[in-house]
Amino acid sequence: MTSRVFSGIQPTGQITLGNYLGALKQFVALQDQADAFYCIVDMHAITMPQDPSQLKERIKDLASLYLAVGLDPQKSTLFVQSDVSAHSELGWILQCLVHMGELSRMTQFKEKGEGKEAVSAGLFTYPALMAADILLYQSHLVPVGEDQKQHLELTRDLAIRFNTRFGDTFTIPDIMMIKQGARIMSLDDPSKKMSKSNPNPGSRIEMLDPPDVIRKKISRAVTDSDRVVRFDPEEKPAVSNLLTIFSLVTDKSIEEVVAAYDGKGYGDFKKDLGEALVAHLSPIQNRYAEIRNSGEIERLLQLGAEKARATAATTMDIVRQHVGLGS
Ligand code: AQP
Repeated sequence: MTSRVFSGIQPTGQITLGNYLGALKQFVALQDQADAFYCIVDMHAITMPQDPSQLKERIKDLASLYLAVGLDPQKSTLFVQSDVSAHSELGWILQCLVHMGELSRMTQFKEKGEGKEAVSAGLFTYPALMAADILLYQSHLVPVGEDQKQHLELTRDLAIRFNTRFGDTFTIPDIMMIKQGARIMSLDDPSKKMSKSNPNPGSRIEMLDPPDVIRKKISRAVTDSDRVVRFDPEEKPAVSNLLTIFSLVTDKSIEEVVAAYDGKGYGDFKKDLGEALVAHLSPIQNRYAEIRNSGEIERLLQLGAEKARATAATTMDIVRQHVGLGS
């Protein structure tokens, strides 16, 4: 049996190099090995306030980026979460299975809710919807960055709990995380992950940043005072983060990059990293511009939604029967 892959990204802002290296790049590699479903998780996006017209545009932006990085609609099913209502239905059923204590332990909820006067119940129950996204497609493998590990573990627990209570229904998914790059850190603070919703744009490289902006952001990235290019995430987290990025966008090992800057300071290293990023991202940006203006996106997403609906419906028939729902 062909294995099934599922993953998604929220259309909550400009996609970052962290989203790309931690997740998107893996999506592309996996589409040749598995039956891949890649979703734009707009229902997750509205757990935080979004401007409706901007959200609509961001969905199309993200779909265009999916294609620009190399996702092929002939190989992967690309669709928008809210186009497949089974996500909400199974999300609710799993909300009735998950425990409040489990949801309260999720670090993403704590981080995103921190300091906010009002936090939506949706942000709290987000992991149940994410579990539904994955389990609906009987997914074997879920490529994600490290920040999603805890949610994936809960998804596995919920699948096992459901199967035990109601009978065999869901495939238990495995997490797929790359060794280097599963957690790309902010350029202004190496203790925080790079994030598209960080209020400081200087904290991240966005996939569509123009070359000069990329160069400037890298030149301003924090380092440390000892001026030695060395990989040491404990002692030198900022430089180690830049080395990880350098290695991933040039396909060189970290050791090779470190060797190339032996005896040189941060100036040369950052200048070359800026150029390496520009060289890696420019072709993606050119393809993105063509695709975004092609008028093809809506049609492709509708085709993807049809296929996703059919697959999800098969699972939901079994789920309803097992839970005892319906007339
Ligand atoms: N810094 C990161 N390094 C590696 N992987 C990352 N991912 C996110 N940030 C990094 C991975 O990208 C995928 C899509 O993430 P998401 O949009 O679903 O939400 P997120 O994890 O909350 O990512 P952001 O960028 O921080 O979004 P906002 O700011 O909206 O919350 C996931 O696989 C994630 O692990």
